[in-house]
Amino acid sequence: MALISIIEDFHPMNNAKLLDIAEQLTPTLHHEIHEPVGGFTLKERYSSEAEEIVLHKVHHIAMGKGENLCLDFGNHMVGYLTLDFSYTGSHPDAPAYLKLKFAETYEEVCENSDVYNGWVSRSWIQEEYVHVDVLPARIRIPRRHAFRYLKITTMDTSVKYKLVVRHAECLTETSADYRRLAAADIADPFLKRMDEISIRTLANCMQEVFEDGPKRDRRLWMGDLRLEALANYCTFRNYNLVRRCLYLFGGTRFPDGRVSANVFIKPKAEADDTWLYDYSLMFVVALEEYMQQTDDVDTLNDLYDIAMQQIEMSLRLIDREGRMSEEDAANVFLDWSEGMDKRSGGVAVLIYAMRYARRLARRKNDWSQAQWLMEKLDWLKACARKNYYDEERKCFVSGGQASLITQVWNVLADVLYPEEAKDLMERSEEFMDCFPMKTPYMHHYYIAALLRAGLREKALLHMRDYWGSMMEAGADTFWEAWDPANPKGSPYGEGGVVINSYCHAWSCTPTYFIRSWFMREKHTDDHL
Ligand code: RAM
Repeated sequence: MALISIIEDFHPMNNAKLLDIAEQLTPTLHHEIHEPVGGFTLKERYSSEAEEIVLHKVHHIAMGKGENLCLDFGNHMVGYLTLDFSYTGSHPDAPAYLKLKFAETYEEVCENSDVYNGWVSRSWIQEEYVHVDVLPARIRIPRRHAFRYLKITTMDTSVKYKLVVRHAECLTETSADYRRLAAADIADPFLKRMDEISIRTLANCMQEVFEDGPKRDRRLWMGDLRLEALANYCTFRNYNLVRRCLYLFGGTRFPDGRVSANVFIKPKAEADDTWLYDYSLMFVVALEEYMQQTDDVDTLNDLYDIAMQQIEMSLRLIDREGRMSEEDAANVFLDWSEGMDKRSGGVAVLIYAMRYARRLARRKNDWSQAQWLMEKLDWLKACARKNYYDEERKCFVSGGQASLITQVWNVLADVLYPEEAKDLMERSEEFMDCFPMKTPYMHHYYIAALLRAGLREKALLHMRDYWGSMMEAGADTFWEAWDPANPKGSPYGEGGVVINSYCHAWSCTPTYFIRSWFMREKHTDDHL
């Protein structure tokens, strides 16, 4: 499923007051300098076979045409690279011509990006060609990169000289303030490590906004923001950054008021001409959760109407029997599941968001709206059961399909009685092969549904298995897309592993589950 929306003459509706507040909330960025901790050369340019180099020997290596040197920074970095070069041999009579490849994972270093033929622009692949005219030289790469490994290939020097890499460093950048990181006493070492990786994932996505991934799309997406905000509340507690992002979504929208799926912030804030039904509803959810944390009445006053508008506009897509059309379901994301029927899941997300909308209405003392929402909620739940629940098979069926994703969203929407939901989620494996979940985004909601159904042990086990399998596969930060059965899979098509993001916001929630659920005896289900 290619997610490409192009609306000609798209002019977002901007609200100067909201955008101004968002601007004032621009965060301070924190920097550190990091140097490589290891080095190796790939035996062949694109093979995974490598020869290790003792680090202090790196600056004795003289590189001629076609040779490569890989530097390992030891962990996932987001920042700016500086390289110092010198040479051996005669005075350089031609520029050094280099290819720099920045890679988030080891597999990515070894990958030949020429094989990529997917639908997302290859301009995201982190490769740079550089000419160095005068040696010795200090080169600072102006583009921000997300990487652990740097592969330097000398495309050419000349027969008269060879290139030497004398020094490399990365100036990292993040708006996460590690001094504010909430302490957590996690006894289980495996969960402790998972928590650390989640936190690094979150921190490296925290830039001037909550980005979806520092490699790609480096942008504020609503579905990602909701999950990042949850993880942030139990770690860095940067409430202003969440507030800023909510104001950005509120401040630049579709001309009819819909919240866009994502917002560009440079050169100025501008809604993308992509609308996703469930993402716009996540604005309501994220605003309510922000209010739970902060009680920030000014924000509620500024964004309340926009939140209610998202519910009202989505309700207009539901017919009198409580159904959603196939055409409208095309704008429901849920997960990267090609061919999956999303009608029942779409209705369920709306029911879910209405629960949060009702809480907002109560906070605002808008009692008539709260009452209206309660009536609509009850009506839509009853319709969802009638339209999509198969009383014999005891599961939800949408367009003939009983996918796990559809079950999950209906459980989260409380369409069933608690004991029925529990029974359904106890049988969740039965539905796993019907449009398997593709992303940690959907795995998050699967765990949330298990918890909502009261299956805490099963939820913990799944989190350990799924995110744990990324750890076993070598994750320093958690990934955008991951199917342990198909490690080379990508939502973006052929050769997509080089375009996938390996530090991805929507994958950062184990820290939230660990800290808010698995470390506590008592918890609330306010975020499920
Ligand atoms: C991709 C990004 C982003 C996600 C959207 C739907 O472009 O991975 O994180 O929210 O798709």
